[in-house]
Amino acid sequence: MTDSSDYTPPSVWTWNKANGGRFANINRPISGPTHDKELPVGRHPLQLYSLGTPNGVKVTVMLEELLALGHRGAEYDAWLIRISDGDQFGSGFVAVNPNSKIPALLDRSGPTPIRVFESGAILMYLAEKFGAFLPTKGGARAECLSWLFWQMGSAPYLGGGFGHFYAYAPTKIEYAIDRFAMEAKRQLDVLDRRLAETEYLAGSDYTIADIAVFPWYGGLAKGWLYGAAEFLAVQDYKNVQRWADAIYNRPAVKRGRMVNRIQGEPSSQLHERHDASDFETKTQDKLAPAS
Ligand SMILES: N[C@@H](CCC(=O)N[C@@H](CS)C(=O)NCC(=O)O)C(=O)O
Repeated sequence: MTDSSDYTPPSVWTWNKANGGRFANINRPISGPTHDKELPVGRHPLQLYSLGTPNGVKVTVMLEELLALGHRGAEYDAWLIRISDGDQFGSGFVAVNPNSKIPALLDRSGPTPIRVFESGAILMYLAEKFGAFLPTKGGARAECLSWLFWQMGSAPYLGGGFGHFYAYAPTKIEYAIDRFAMEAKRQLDVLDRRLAETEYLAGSDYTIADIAVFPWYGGLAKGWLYGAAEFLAVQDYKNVQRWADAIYNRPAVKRGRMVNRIQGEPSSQLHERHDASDFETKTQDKLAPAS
């Protein structure tokens, strides 16, 4: 095993700003705003401030699914928050999410705007507001919420643990990669066994549990995260693969994955979404065609 034992923690930790990590420029040991900046507000009842990462995609998929069901009150403006530029530390954003992380939602449909942060809370809020994708009682609701909260508790080990040490850390630390690869595979196995029993995570219906889990573990299974498909042998998780394919093929999921996306094919990037027609007219291939 690689020896990383030449580090002895000092008695009191101090902030080494340039630690070489990929996110060193935005990571801080303190919270709160770094600068004054109001958030823009569009014409729709729901204002979303986000980025097309797995946590952001959960919410844009949910909103597109609600619109596909005919819930016109789910019309939304999706504003781009560039986290690598520190937009999440602007005073307006911090007022909507004191935790300075995307996604953050402002519901302006009532007399007083309601803020919601944390993607799981946003999914529950929208599901309850529109009466969709969350069973209303009994075992089905308990199952849905169990898998939703499973995602909220598990994904940090996948992203902050495995993904960070496998793909982003400035040095490859065998102990850390080994520890979190084991956990990522254990989590995939948890899902695979569940999806051997039922079509979707909460049972026979597609719910916010699937919407929350898909961008992380569906993305991992499809090879979109961390370049780790081969390393984690994701093709072995056959039930996760079947479930991920089914969700990937939903038209609302295809649309939701495009919103606030700033990488990949220009035709797959809709930086901001203010109208349903934007998917046809405002993708990056149309706004900034290659010269
Ligand atoms: N538990 C949060 C996690 C949100 C989160 O980690 N967002 C990341 C992007 S995926 C972020 O905004 N990072 C910016 C930062 O840490 O400064 C949720 O599910 O909403």
